[in-house]
Amino acid sequence: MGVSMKRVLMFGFAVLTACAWPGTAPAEYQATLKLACTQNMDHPYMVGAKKFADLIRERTQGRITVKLYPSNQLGKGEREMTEGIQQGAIDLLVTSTGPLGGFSPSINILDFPFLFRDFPHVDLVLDGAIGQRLLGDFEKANIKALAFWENGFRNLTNSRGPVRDVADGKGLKIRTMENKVHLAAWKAAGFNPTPMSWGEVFTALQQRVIDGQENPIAVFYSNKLWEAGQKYFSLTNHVYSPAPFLMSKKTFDAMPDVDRQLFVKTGLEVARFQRKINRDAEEAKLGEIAKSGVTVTRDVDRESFRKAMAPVYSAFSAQFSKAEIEAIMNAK
Ligand code: EAX
Repeated sequence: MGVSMKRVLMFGFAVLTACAWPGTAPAEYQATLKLACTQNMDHPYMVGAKKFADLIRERTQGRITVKLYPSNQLGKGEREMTEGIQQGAIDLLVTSTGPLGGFSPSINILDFPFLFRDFPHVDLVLDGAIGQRLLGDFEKANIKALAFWENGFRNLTNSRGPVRDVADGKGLKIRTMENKVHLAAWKAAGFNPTPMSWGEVFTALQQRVIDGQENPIAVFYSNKLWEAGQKYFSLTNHVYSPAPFLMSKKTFDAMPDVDRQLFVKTGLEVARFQRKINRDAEEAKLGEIAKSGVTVTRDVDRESFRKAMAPVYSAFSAQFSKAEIEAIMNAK
């Protein structure tokens, strides 16, 4: 076989391989990606995001840069930014599960009140088979879910007065996320809930359009909600709020395989880091919140909330079976 024929065949083989193997050769792939969220740079979401960006830059020798867009810069709320992920306008997003049921319905199973006992229970379930299945389900919505980062256990706050027992909060007009399970839980508990995207909450609180809201300690602290008149903080821990770390499937699929693996590995690694910094800082932040003139009610009668919200489980039993719920609740 002549030299030129060999060259032709080798060139042919190279072209074939490149076509067959989607994405650009690793060494050549370069990108500047946008990572967004609703929270400020001092919030654990963004502390985790900075760590992720630094690790990706280091591990790709600067080929991939992740630029950070905190504080709703790329959308007024998590629903809008998740749509941006689907369209490929945003590459990465740290978001609560708030509006995600509209994209991947199975994720709503994590939104039931008093489903998780504590943080070790959370890690067991989210880092286990159930968590992995829920992350995998996002592919159907053209979204790559890399890992579960953390928002935290949510607590009720308001401008009207201390809430220790569920009856103390009857009729309170509170903001919830755009989440059908949360809405139903607060309605069952006798509150007057209204869904709203995060970007509108501070003003609505300030103008007393709503009396209260519910969020983890880090969100309350990072957004200084006492400056919007939220003077009463009840440690209800009524629901655990995970924060899926989402990626545009378009961006993910366009990367060489070695970078895809790196994003999944680093996303999981930072999940552990991010949860730890969130949990370790809660007590100190609660102390700062109290120093800012907020009445913190620690001895909340959680059982009164659990009982009052319990009807929400049967309300969604057509979508989430008893067995599925118990598989999470009883995980040990
Ligand atoms: O994800 O909307 C909310 O209350 C969320 O907890 C917040 O945006 C952080």
